[in-house]
Amino acid sequence: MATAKKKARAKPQGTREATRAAVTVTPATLLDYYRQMLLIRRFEEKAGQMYGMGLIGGFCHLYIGQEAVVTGVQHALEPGDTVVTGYRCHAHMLAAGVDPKRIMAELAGRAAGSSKGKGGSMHMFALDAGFYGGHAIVGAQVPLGTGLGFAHRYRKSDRVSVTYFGDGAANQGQVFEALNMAALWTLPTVYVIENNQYAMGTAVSRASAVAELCRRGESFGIPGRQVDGMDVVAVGAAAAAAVEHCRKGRGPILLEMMTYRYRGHSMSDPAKYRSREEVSKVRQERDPIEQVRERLIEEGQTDDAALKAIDKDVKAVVAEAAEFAQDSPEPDAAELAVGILAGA
Ligand SMILES: Cc1ncc(C[n+]2csc(CCOP(=O)(O)OP(=O)(O)O)c2C)c(N)n1
Ligand SMILES: [Mg+2]
Repeated sequence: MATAKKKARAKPQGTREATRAAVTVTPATLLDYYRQMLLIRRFEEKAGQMYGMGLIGGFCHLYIGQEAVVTGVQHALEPGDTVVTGYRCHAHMLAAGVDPKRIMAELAGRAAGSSKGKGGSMHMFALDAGFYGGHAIVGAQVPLGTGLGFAHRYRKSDRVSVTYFGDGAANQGQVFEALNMAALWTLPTVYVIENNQYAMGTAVSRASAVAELCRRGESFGIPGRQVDGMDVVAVGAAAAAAVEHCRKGRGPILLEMMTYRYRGHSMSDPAKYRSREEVSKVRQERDPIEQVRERLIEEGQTDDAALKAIDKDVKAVVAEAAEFAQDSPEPDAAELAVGILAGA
């Protein structure tokens, strides 16, 4: 058993690259990253508070800790590219440029929400921003993202489809069917595995025979790279290369982002599967926002006062979103079944 585990964990040949190596990034990009990640964090903190106050119902999965992944990947995208993900989706909406008011209103089940208050935390959509959801069934977004890649190719566009999924989702059967088709048809699909180490309370090592999820596409000939998902600069660089690979018609590519979630799986999580020390160690040593803050200060690109001003600004945006959500009316009862079934 021990030998089998050891073998499965051996470093893959040629798939793990040093992404932390010097990647050039402009001060403007670093500041953009900082602001975007901070917006996600403050938004999620506010969503957590509102949930506690009973202003948000149903399920709610926060993205705190994982901010660098969506921020870096989105930076590599252009208008017309499409994104699809699972239920941990508020950050993906924010990164796609959706108004935080529409997202918070959706969380609170209000008519002004992006899904008219009928989708909630797990079913958010903003097709105008290229965001195709928000899906609650683990792994189900992967065939959808593959289909979006097919649509881009069918229309002879050079747009790219990005599909995010978790380490747990990576074990779902439909993922493999989708990967096979994407490779067979050379689809422009970037698969981003957000490996936050746990699927609810199950660690990757307890659920996956091979821990290096970047190798998931190997049997279909899909190249994979493992990336430090807490380092937004590394994420941005890896994503830019992957998107370029797709735009050039080279077919699908897979990125495994090594990340970590600070909060519980959802708002109800007994947290018995990991220690507090484990969480605080990551927060102290690898926090994605702190890393960028330090880099900005060290490189003399900004000072504490300028960063505090960004923080203040971001907090105001989030406070406004929360106020807007609470002031918005609930959907009209007559709207209940509209848009729920095709043609309705
Ligand atoms: C098909 C299916 N099986 C089980 C569930 C229950 N479930 C919800 S989230 C989850 C864990 C998924 O973990 P992962 O893919 O690592 O994503 P993360 O929550 O870590 O972002 C499970 C098992 C579900 N929603 N859908
Ligand atoms: Mg996970």
